[in-house]
Parts: sequence; structure tokens; C-alpha cells
Amino acid sequence: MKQPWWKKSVVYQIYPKSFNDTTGNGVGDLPGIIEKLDYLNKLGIDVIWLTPIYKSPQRDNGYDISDYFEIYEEYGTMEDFDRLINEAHKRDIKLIMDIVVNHTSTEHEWFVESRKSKDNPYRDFYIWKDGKEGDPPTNWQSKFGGNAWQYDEETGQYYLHLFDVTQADLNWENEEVRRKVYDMMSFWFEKGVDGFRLDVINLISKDQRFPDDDGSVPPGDGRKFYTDGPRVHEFMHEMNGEVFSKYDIMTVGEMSSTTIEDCIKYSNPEREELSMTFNFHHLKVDYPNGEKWAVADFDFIGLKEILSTWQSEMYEGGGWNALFWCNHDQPRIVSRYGNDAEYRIESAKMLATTIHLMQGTPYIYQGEEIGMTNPKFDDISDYRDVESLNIFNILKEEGKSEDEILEILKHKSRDNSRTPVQWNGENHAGFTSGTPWINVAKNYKDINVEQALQDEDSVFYHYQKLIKLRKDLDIITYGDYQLLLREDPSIFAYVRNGNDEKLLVVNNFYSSEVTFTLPKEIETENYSSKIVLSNYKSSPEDYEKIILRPYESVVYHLT
Ligand code: TEU
Repeated sequence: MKQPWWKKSVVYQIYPKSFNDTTGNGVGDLPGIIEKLDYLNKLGIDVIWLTPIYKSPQRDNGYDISDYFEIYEEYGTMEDFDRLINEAHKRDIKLIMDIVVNHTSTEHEWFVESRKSKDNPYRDFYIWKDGKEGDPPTNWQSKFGGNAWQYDEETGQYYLHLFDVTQADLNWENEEVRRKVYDMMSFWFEKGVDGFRLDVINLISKDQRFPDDDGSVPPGDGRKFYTDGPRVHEFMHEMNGEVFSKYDIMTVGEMSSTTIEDCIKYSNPEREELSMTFNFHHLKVDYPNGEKWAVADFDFIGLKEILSTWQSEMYEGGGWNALFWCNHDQPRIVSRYGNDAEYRIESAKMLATTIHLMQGTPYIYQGEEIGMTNPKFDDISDYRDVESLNIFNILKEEGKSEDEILEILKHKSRDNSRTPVQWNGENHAGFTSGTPWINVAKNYKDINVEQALQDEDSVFYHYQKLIKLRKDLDIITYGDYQLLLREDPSIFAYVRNGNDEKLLVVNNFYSSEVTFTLPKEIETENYSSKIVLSNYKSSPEDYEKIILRPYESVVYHLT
């Protein structure tokens, strides 16, 4: 049976604001992306994912949309967009857009109308409720801190905002809302877009009883009770029938605080909902007791368990994983689970191999392919993200010192991934001829694209090899997954099993030398083996017993 194209694709995520500025205004733009398409082609990626480029007040850097049919003026024009998609397609690079339909900006015309009066035709486009004896309708918390309801004097009611107060939640129970969304999606598909990343799409269906949070779910998932809501699969199936099924496209749902059962439902093709899903459980193993805003080592055994469970259960359930370490909301992985000091190159390569050789569609976040690190900003004036600034104030009110809070932000802030791409060692790393909207990381003279392209041992060429491997070896796409040495405190090793071949992936996640011994249950006689990738020169050919150097990562193809 013909498999969909996105099962063998590698997606490159672009955060336009920080990618490449061609006007000198300090903000990246669409012509800046066009300028770098040959670079992306050299890397070998198949799809680019643009985070939102629509008209927006930019309170949440575009995740607060005020017009779905216009391009945010600082990124360029619709003509620039048409040229970008045309130039990408010329290079066999597909382009998917980020679509935010759980909420709009409060500057969107629908909301401007909706808040005018209780009987306005757009009133029910959003979720308005009376308070309870002077309190908000429920005790739900916004993901950016504080209560999730905002009182509006005009009509004496509260509106729901699961994110910032300027991001009002749409009412998906209203068929007119759904119709408007589907028509807008079709507009972009008719322009040649190859798919969507759907922002927090598993939050769109709320329990219409609007129950209070009774603390029955772990604090880290306090928002659980409005996640994967009662009609969410119905809405996904309807969206597929009304729009997606009419095009040869891919869709990936961002599933905040979700479950494997739900992600199998979202991505099993028989259910005709989405192509694949992002989940974040593997990126919460450094949240002590589920608390994001704390500094802690990551739980390595927990990391192996989570990634392996998602591999096996999604495989068995007919689902499809989006594989990733980094995005615009997450700290840079080499600073988070790797070693961004003496072993930056080795650990960045090891982390890439670990995630790319699993089953699913891998995503590379801009700058990850050259091992960009967290910027380690140590002054609150360096931070830009609404979530970071909100939490700074909340933690201060809770009594934490500024130094304590900055230490947390250095590790956990979303700004960590939003510093400009480091193109070269020139001023502002070649990102802009003006003043960048956010500072460039100080290490740009040593870590940049120009340097990486000139160094055959750079992280860049390791990613290039990984992408090529995925094209060459079907086992990476279709093989099953078997975790080895579950309890080993340093080694993350797994086998991908094909019909008459295996891929053995062995990674040392730490800076101490360790010995890997192939478990007896792995049957390998009658196989010949070949090292198809390593992050060290001269890794040992014999995979039965390997002395792994710091962050050493070796891949053996057994046939
Ligand atoms: O993020 C969804 C989300 O729940 C988290 O990733 C959130 O951003 C935060 O890190 C929780 O601590 C999506 C977008 O990726 C994010 O950039 C937007 O801010 C958010 O939705 C609202 O649209």
C-alpha cells in the first residue's frame, strides 16, 4: 500500500522572527527565509514549518492572530509568501503553516464584535460566562499564570483565555466558528500550502459543564480536565472530512498534556483525524513534581521509559509520532539533556541520533542542526516572552529573589530557543544589519552556520547524514522498536527490527566512559554488521561489547 509522503520526511521548524532579517528592522522576514532555502536544501530537509506569520499584535509572537488572511507586516507581504512557497516547491521542499484556532487575539474583529454586547451576532464565537458571587466562573488557571477568566466591564461577564489575557478561546461548540475555520484552512490549501501544525488543538473541546478543578489531576497537569475534551475527536474527524481529506497534505497536532490513547485516536489513519501528534511528556522529566519553573537534573530512566512507551504503544496502535527535542517553546536540548560546554559537539550529535532513528517524523528546530545553546541571559531586560515575564512577576510575588528567578529562566524560559539563528561571526551573527528584537547568544563567533559548513565534523553534517539515512534505510520508517538495558543509568540503547535486518543504536548520555554489553536476548548470529553512523572517529566494529567514550553514539546496521 502506498505510504503517505510525510512518513519519510524530515521537517525543519522556522521561527521567522528569529530566522533571517533582510530589511534591517531587527526582525526576521519571509524574504530572509527565501535567502536560506539553498542552505536548507543542503541540509536535506523535506518540509519547512513556519510558526504563525499572520497579522498579529505579537503579544505571543504570532500565536495571537488578529487576521488569518493577512501576513504580519514586519514579516512581509502576501506576494512575499507566494514567492516563498514557489521557491520552496522549486527545491522540492514542502511548506506547512502553524494554525492557531483554539483562540484568537482579542484584536481579531470577531472578538471586537463579540465583546460589544450579549446579543451581538459574534457573541457566541467566544466563551462568555457570568461570575460566581464576584469570583470567576471556574478556578481554571491560565497556562501563562493567573486565572483563565477575564472580567469584561462592557457586558459584565468573563471570557475564557487558557493562555494570555489577549488570547480569547474560541467556542468550538458553535458551528459557525467551525465553518469559518474550515473555510480559512481551505484558503491556505488553495494557495499551495502542504499542511498545518495545529496549535494546542486538543484544547478546543471544553466540558460544557465547566467544572472547577477539584485537584483530582496532578498539579503539573492541572489543566488536564480541559485537555482532550469530550468532542475533540468528533471535531478532528469533521475537520478532516471538510478540509484535509481533499488534499495530499500532512497535519500534526500539538497535544498539550495528552495521553497515548488519545494520540493513537488522533493519528491512526483509520480514524481520519490527523497525520501525527506532538506530545511533551519526554520534555517534562526535568520538571520536579511536574513543576516547570524549577531547576533540576533530568530523570534519564524516566526519559527512556517515556520515549520507549510512546514508540511501542503508538506503533501497536497504528498511530504516528512527531519526533523532536526542540521547538520555540523549549530550551535548547544540548544545554538541557546534553553538555553545552566541553562536549557540545559530541552530545548534540548523540541527542540527534537518539531521536532521529526512532519511528516517526523527525523535526529539527532552527539552529539545532549547528548545536546552538541556551543564551543564559542573566538580566530580566534580556527576556521577551510573555510567559517568562508573567512567571517572573508571579514568582517574585511568591517571594523568590530575582537571582533565583533568573536562574530558573536561564534553564526553562522559552526565550532560550528564540535568539536569532547564528549565521556567521559578523555583527549580530549575520542575522540583521539593525538591532535584533532579542539579543544574539554570546557564543555566536564560535557557533554559527558558516563555521559549521566549513567543518566536516560539525553537528550540521551529522544531521545531514541522519536525514540521508532515513531516506536510504526503510527500517527507520517501518521497523519496530525494542529498548535495551532499561535500567542502565547512562546508556540509551535500542534496536529497530525489520524483516531480515536490524538497526542497533547505542548512546552514552553522559561524560563518563561506560561499557555497553549486548543483551543475550538479542539474536545476532548470521548477521553481518556495518557502522552506518558515529559521533566519534573509529568506533569499534564489534558491537557485542563496546567501551563508550563520553556521549559516544554508534549505529550498527545488521543485515
Ligand atoms: O504552546 C502550547 C503549550 O501549552 C506550551 O508549550 C506553552 O507554550 C507553555 O510552554 C506552557 O508552559 C503553543 C505554542 O507552541 C506556544 O508558543 C503558544 O504560546 C501557545 O500554544 C498559545 O498559543
